[in-house]
Amino acid sequence: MLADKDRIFTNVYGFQPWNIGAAEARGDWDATNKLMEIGQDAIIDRVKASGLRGRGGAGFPTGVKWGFMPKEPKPDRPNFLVINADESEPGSCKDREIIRHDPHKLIEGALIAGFAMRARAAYIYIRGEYIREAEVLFAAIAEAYDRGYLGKNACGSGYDFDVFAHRGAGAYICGEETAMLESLEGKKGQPRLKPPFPAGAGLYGCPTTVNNVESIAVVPTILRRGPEWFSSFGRENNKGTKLFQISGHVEKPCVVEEAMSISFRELIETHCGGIRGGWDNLLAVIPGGSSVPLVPAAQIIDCPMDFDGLKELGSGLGTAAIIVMDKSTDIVRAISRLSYFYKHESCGQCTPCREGTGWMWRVMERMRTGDADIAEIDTLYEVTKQVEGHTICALGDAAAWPIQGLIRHFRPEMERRIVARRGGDVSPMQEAAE
Ligand code: L3W
Ligand code: SF4
Repeated sequence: MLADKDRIFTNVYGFQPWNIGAAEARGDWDATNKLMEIGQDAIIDRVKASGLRGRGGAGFPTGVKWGFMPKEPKPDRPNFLVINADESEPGSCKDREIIRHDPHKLIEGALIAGFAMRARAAYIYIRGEYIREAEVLFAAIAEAYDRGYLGKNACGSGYDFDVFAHRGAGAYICGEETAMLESLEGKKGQPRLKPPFPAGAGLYGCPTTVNNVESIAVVPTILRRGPEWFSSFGRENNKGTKLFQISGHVEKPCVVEEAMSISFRELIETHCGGIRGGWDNLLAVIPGGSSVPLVPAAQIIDCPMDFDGLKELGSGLGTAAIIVMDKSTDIVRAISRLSYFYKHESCGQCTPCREGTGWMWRVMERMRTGDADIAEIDTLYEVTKQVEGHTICALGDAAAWPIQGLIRHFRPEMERRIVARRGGDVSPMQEAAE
């Protein structure tokens, strides 16, 4: 179990106030200009050395991403930092806790990261539904300006830097980085084709890095305590501490900071009071937010909760939003509900996603009720394969993967329903297939 002294987010439960006085007492904004004195490239090198990988789902190495930004921005083409606080992935709720209880970690991180990337300003794009969190964020930014931590000569560093917060309007797709840029520019939030990546042409066509809230909020502590400290947690390629969000059928759902690569069993036993009804009652887990395939109980129990451990199981760490399902779960219904979510949130600009998400959801609904043909399970799988990898953004994959996981691991349950619905008879299509 991670020792209290090794936690970055010491106020994640809001036991203390979020305001700047309390944040300073916790060590935030302590001689930030000294952290910046080591220089921009040295900061990037330390973030690289820490092994920090993006906490928004894709796990791209943060320091490497920062290194893509131009080192000599042109006056009419400034660099920008955009912070993705559009936390909308079903199961994900960590960035909300950071913003409402520890916003100064994020704002200080924005200054340091923005400085390292020679950015003129940071835009924090916050999910529209996070009304109270947005209030805290706007107030915390104002506090930082009042103290001289932001604006001209930020923290006495000689560097001018602004931070703006922008509220979204409730579209999941605006969490996709290029849709977020479109939305910030005042346009309809639809993903752009990549490349060019934002580092080449991002906000207003200028070089931009988009990072998740947690990725930025851990940076001041990494610099204060050193990259070796951060990389002493977890295993090779999966370093650091991480906010895990555990929901569903555990005794005590929670958000908790732990060392990367902790086993699923230890995480649940230590922080969640175990599985509801005991370990024998565990059915399956969606380990990384709804966009990754589910993993059946037997496979996940001793799995290291990190990028590589979950990839080996054909799933992913995503945002570490762990949805636990016990044997009372109607697993086909649960995945069908997710299919509806992706259908609803598709922006509609590419055909495989626009048409495929609706089609997959309608078939999933028939799978749920058993009003399907067994041979249609293969057709459904085939369609998910046609959507996966054939769309502009990852939403198409995200819609396909949960269904693929269901078919891979729970096909007998899907078949059982269909057979039961038919009163035990196999269907004509099934007979033809055989
Ligand atoms: C420059 C290159 N930059 C990659 C950058 C790229 C981006 C980052 C990762 O999706 C996933 C998605 C969700 N030159 C570059 C480059 N980059 N190559 O690296 O890029 P990518 O395309 O691998 O991922 P993505 O499009 O950012 C994110 C999944 O996360 N997810 C969770 C989503 C959670 C939320 C939320 O609520 N917070 O949205 C869960 O699995 O499905 O697959 O910055 O520009 N050559
Ligand atoms: Fe829009 Fe879906 Fe295409 Fe993404 S994959 S751009 S959400 S239609």
